[in-house]
Amino acid sequence: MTITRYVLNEQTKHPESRGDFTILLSHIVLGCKYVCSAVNKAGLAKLLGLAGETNVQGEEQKKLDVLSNEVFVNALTSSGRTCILVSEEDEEATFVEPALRGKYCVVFDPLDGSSNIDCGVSIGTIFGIYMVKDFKNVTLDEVLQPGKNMVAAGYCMYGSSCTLVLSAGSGVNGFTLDPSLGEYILTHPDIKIPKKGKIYSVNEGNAKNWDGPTTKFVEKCKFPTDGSSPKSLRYIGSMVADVHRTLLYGGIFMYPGDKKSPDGKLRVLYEVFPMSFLMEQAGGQAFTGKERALDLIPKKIHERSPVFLGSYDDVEDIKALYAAAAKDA
Ligand code: AHM
Ligand code: MG
Repeated sequence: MTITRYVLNEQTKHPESRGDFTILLSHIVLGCKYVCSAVNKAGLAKLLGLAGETNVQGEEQKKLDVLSNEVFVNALTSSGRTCILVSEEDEEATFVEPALRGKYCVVFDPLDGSSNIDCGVSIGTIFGIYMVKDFKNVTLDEVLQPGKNMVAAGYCMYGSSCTLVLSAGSGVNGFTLDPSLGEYILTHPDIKIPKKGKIYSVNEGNAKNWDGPTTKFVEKCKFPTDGSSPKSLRYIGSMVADVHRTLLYGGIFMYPGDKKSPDGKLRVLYEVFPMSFLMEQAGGQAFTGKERALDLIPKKIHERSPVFLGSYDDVEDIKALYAAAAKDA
């Protein structure tokens, strides 16, 4: 089953649908295929290395980041189905020209995991989709909405294979690109995350600045007091790859806030929300340290938030530690 057939099948379940989502998705799929091919050829095509610019967050921008951003902005704009685009790489939101407008807003990180580009480690694209009522008169408020209002979210991982994971609000499905066909094939139908996992994933180099609950949680992972085995640590440093493993094997992925960066590192709109949406759809949870991640209402398009996401029981454990700390305070 190809992704196109899958989405067309889903469309028949909504008789009112006019195919706009299918068209939007086919443009996202095209963007993913293009970036996948560019990532695979990067070393050969001399695309590695700095592009000589810094992005909004003051981070070095790589050539592949610039290319990927252009690819997705062009693909999404030309779909004729979008009105506002928010990209990690662009300081301001893009308002699509009126003649090409449609009812969807897409928030995305065109190439996440930039520190892993030059060494060939898995990287990915993350996206979330909102739907607006009146696309002729849109304002930025349409994208400053809680993640629970997204109509779909997904990511594409450029790893040992190219895998696209998607949820349109009724479960999660994974598709793998068959390079000989140029088509994404349904390889991971109805993904469910294990209720409890054996892996924790966090940048422990930041431990010096962690808060009490995060420190206690990681201590319990290493030295469990309930007779269970210690958890394994896995950390790639590409959110897409770390979340993909968490989704398939179970466990918890964390990017907590700390003394230096109280809001953590990851961006709410195009990193925290899409991944939290997928986790919940797969039966897991996503928490910010204060609330359900999808309940957050962002005030700025590039806002950051701490995030703890993964298996239901593992996220329950970190929630309990935060609740206990709040009681003691
Ligand atoms: P990026 O958008 O600049 O690539 O940063 C996001 C990445 C995530 O993919 C990953 O989870 C995290 O940053 C890793 O950060 P760190 O290197 O601080 O562990
Ligand atoms: Mg990025």
